[in-house]
Amino acid sequence: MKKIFVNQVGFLPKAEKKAVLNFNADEFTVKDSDGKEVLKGQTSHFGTDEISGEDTFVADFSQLSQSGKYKVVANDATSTSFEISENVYDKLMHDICKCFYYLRCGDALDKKYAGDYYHEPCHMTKATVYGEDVEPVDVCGGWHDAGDYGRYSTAGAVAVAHLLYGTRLFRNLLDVDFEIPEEKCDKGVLPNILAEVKVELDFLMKMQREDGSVWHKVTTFSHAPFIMPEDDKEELFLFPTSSLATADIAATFALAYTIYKDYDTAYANLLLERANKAYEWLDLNPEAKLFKNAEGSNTGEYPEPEDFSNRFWAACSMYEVTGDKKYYEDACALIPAIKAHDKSDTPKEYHGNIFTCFGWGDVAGFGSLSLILKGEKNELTELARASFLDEANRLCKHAMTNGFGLCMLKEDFIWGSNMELLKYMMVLTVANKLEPKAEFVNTITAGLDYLLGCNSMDTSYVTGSGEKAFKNPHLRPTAVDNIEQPWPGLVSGGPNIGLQDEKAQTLPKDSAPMKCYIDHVDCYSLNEITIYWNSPLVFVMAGLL
Ligand code: G3I
Ligand code: 9MR
Ligand code: ZN
Repeated sequence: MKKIFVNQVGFLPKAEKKAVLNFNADEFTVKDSDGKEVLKGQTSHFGTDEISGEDTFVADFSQLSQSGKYKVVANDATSTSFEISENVYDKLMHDICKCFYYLRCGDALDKKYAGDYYHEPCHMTKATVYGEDVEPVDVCGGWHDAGDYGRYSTAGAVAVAHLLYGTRLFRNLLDVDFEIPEEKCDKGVLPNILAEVKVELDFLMKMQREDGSVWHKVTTFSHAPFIMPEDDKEELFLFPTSSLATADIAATFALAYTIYKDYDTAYANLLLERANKAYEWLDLNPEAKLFKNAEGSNTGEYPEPEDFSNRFWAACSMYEVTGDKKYYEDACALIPAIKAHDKSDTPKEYHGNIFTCFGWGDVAGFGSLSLILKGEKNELTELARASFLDEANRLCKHAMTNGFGLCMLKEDFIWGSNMELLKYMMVLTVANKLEPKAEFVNTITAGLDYLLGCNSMDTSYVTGSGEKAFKNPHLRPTAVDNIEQPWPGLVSGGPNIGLQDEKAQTLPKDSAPMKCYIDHVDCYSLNEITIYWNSPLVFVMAGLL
């Protein structure tokens, strides 16, 4: 079928603007909302690429910068409509931040803020410490991880990190207003984003044991059926602590200290005290304590094969706060192990430069960011800077291998491919902050275009943003709340060549990577949502605006 793919939300006036055609047309026009032609241009033929499987023609209308609503037309095909304006992404930014509120656990969602999406308090009971004969523990609060109701420490820490590093680098994020309950602090009221993040930080504090270590997760033994969160009354279990979670929490609490100290001294000091405690545990336990699901339990595992990048992040983050050389030396000492692991055959979450990774498992990129934020001239900071710039240049080369200008290769289309893309866009965003370059910005823009509809599924992967936004996330509350539209602002996991659920396996086996997607509620390997797929988009948007 003849299609014109375009970013269905639209473009900033100064941005590069492209649509992609999957058919041969020499000419294209752009029409405004009255159907009046405002621009005529020639397409350029890219050819067939490996990721979309389409023979693509590119329509470049970057010279159009006048605010308005438009469509691209070629032969007898018309694109969805889109907007050009300075505030074209305001609603998107609002919505992607607000989703964290909708995912809150342990409290009711207030009608005043949640509207029809309100729910009663959920997961209020104390959690049983799995395999130990001790008193149950109160770990109420935080955010549900995803389409399931689990709460996982490493995933939570990483989502918080995307958001908090976002506020460190791009102060405009502190001004985003998304109507959530007011949170008072010494200095008055916390900015919305910090109030929302505090919900997760408070929960993560409860996940820390007396000895400083951190439970890997709190979930029911098996995934709940599709019911509202308040109806999920099964016993909650705290599964064992891991050095992965403990290191991520040390890093995140130290990072949070750097931000909350400007608003609430007592809270910030508590965070730092807890970070220290976690780090002391790491010092006393130099052997990795990895995580495996208990026999028969099927909730998320978040497995990692080693803990070097986690310890590296913790060391860098503690170094940023304290300036204590011990942490710098700890970070240096981990470099050989990180590099060796990077070169090994072990399956990895990340395909690029390990020192720039912002994933749920490979987290060294956050450590690099802490070093850059500290701003010293030393060997590790140089490594961090060079890694981001090298990686960004590599990504720009990838963007030339397909008609969509997308910095992704075939192997990036795994479970949560949209996060692979968003991690890359974060790297480009950091690189552009270090050394601004049009190529970096254009590659970020093309990534956003892809996410918002310029892809061969003709789908916007953010609910409520775009005429053809996906509507059926694998997300328990929205699937059973009898409300037609899901919460706006959810980022889908996106196409996945692994096709790891039953419904996904109904797709033709030879589908091109970009087309390994169905907007169906059963497709947890293609169409789930998670906190850490939303959070990198918040970071990237803050950098773009
Ligand atoms: O590491 C390998 C890589 O080397 C290889 O090239 C690639 C292709 O085979 O696979 C990579 O592994 C993938 C791994 O994620 C690392 O990204 C696996 O295939 C893939 O199955 C795995 O998916 C994870 C999924 O859980 C299953 O474990 C997702 O990243 C992760 O986001 C997801 O997390 C779930 C939680 O468990 C539960 N809550 C919902 C959440 C989102 O679906
Ligand atoms: O809903 C679950 C989703 O959040 C997870 O990402 C996914 C993988 O752990 O599992 C989903 O739950 C499915 C379970 O694993 C198997 N039975 C069907 C469940 C979904 O309906
Ligand atoms: Zn809950």
